[in-house]
Amino acid sequence: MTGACGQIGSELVIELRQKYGGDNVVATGHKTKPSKTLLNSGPFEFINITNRETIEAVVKRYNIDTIYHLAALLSVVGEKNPQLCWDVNINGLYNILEIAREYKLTRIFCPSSMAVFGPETPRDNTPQETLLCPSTMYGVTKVAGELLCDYYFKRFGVGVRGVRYPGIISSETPPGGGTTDYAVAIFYEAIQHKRYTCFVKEDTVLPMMYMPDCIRAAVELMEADLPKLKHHANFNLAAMSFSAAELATAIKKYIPEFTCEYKPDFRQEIADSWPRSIDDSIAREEWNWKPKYGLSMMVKDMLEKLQAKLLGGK
Ligand code: AKB
Repeated sequence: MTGACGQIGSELVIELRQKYGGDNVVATGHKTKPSKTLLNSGPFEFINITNRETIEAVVKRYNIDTIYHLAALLSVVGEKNPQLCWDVNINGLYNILEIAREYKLTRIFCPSSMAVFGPETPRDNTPQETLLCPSTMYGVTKVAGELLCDYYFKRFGVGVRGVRYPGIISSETPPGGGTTDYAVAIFYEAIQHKRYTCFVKEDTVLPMMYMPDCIRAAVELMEADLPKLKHHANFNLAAMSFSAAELATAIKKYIPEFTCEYKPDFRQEIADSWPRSIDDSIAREEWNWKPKYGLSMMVKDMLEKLQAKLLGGK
């Protein structure tokens, strides 16, 4: 797995180690110090995704047959450094696909994002097949990445799969540099300071997903019967959609003193260019995708997990 220290990677790697055995899942990262849980549950290696040899060395050393490629820069960091975003997201993916072709790896998972959509795309119930004209570099790399994955599937038979993730909410590792990060930060602030200043407007609605669904989607798509899939690396995926104010209200039910104010910044424009809700019927049809968590179940679980983590016995 690349990007194993990131928000999704740090939890997906543990799930895969439980499923396939710790020694059979090699976690890799770039600069972030791996957690003790990651280090104690199986092998860890440092790689640089833009340097092919560093990836190849791990593939050869451990006789790798499958890659979960999670190393990527998200939308906000991508706007701050578009050149680096292109380099990591596109040249990194190209290296992975080339290695997959050359070493005949059996499966690749490469997540895409709802960031492939843009301001001209229909924003409600956004269809699978629609206009992909993103306004961020991150979105551009995700559209190009989907096309590249499709090309490698059709031209070289590389078994690559991927989903367009909505914003991901989780309690283990905070996200880094995304537009949907407010939906995670709000929990930390609500628990620790009882107040949060949100960087999008209160009526901003975005599609979101809780980590257990996010992990299950990756595992289930990777286990799906390839000949049955008509799409490969670009499945729309959805679970819930809510406004920033609806999220604050749901948290207030458990922490009545909690207050939230709204000071939209440059990230508002990115949020406004993405869907409010997503039609994931193709994923449901082709590999039986079904989310489990809605807003209230997610909020309850997030607060329980984070309160235990941040407040301990208090
Ligand atoms: C981001 O906000 O950049 C990501 C995403 C939607 O892909 N969470």
